[in-house]
Amino acid sequence: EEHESDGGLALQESKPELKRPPLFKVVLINDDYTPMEFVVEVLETFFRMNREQATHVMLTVHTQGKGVCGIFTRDIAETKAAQVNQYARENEHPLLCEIEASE
Ligand code: TYC
Repeated sequence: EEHESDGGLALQESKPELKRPPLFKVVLINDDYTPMEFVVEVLETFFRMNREQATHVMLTVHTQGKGVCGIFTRDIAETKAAQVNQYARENEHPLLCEIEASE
């Protein structure tokens, strides 16, 4: 409960709607070399998808060129993308994961 006389202006109150953090899509980019099964494993491991969901996203990337793995706050999105890229490099696959602003 607030007891102020300025209607909240001095404290720069914001409506809950204005407090929503910016969101970022984590996207996978298609390439010609990464095995489909590896992409499915990545989606299951880092994005907690089941086999059916992971296969659907993988095929979307394969046919459309890219696809969304999930939408997160900036820190989480950056961490997920870095983890995927590190795991892909460790396994000597060219798979690329990027983030892009969402909204
Ligand atoms: N195009 C790859 C193949 O035919 C499969 C693939 C899917 C690669 C999604 C990357 O993000 C990707 N083996």
